Amino acid sequence: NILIIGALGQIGRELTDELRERYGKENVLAADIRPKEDVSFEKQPYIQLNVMDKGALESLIAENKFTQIYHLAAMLSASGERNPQAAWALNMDSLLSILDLSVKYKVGKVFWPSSIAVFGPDSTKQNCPQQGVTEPSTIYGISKAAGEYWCKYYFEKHGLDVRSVRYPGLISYTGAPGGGTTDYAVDIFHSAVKGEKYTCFLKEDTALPMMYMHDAIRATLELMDAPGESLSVRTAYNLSALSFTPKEIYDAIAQEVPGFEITYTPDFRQQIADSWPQSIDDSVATKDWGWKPAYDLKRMVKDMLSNIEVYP
Ligand code: VAH
Repeated sequence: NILIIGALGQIGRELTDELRERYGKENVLAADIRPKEDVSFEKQPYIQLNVMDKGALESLIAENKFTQIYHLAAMLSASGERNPQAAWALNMDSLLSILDLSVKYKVGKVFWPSSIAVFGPDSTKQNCPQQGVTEPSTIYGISKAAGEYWCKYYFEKHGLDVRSVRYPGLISYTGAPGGGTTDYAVDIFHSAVKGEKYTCFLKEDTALPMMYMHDAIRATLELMDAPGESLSVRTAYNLSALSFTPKEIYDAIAQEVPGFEITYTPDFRQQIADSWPQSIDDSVATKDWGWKPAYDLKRMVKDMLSNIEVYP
């Protein structure tokens, strides 16, 4: 059976549903920081878990003999720049606990998300390669780069089958955005469906690597299903699908939502976005485990607009 930590987060919501489709609801335990009574019935079985409480984590893992653990709890780039020490502690200490306990209790496979945020101002801007320079300039990126090396270390030293991908900015309709720099691309849809003008916190020509959540979830499961011996990367795979600017996604939405307006007022997140590549080369993921995205910008925009709920 499977444990998902951070099950109420942007990735966790969809990943929990997908894994339950596959393995059965009762075999996938959702865990997050929020109290059980706050969580809707369909998210059950659910357990409140503070991933920083190693004792609680150990008893949960010792009791349940999980075959897989997905560790998604983290603080993202923008929030991390506001609370660097807290971001480092959450992102790193929780990963080290999971790696250590997964070896101790012989968990079969572990998944941990990295990010294109491991790249920095000196990385290649276009088609940034798998082995490119990773000199992140955000604490979030630093924690993801360090985490990748810890994952590789646990694979090499302890034989732990831990796998990871460098997600681009992820766009989804379930759940409000969570402190990421790329979350403008989620916020913009909420404004569009509410008939409000969108105030974008990045400049209109800021191209960033992006991916629709349906593609991101499928990539995750395809990586986890791949035979271990076919994986040449044990830090984290570059993953790519789209690259677009705020102007490009605005134009695509405005085609479907006549009269939709945008204005650009860059804030501190512009510097974070400017430090990242504009597009990613994921040819190693394609070679090792057949990765191929399914959603282009137009298809994503249509799917988002037909699924997004108008939050009160
Ligand atoms: C963030 N959505 O903006 C995350 C992601 C590449 C961006 O890591 O921090």
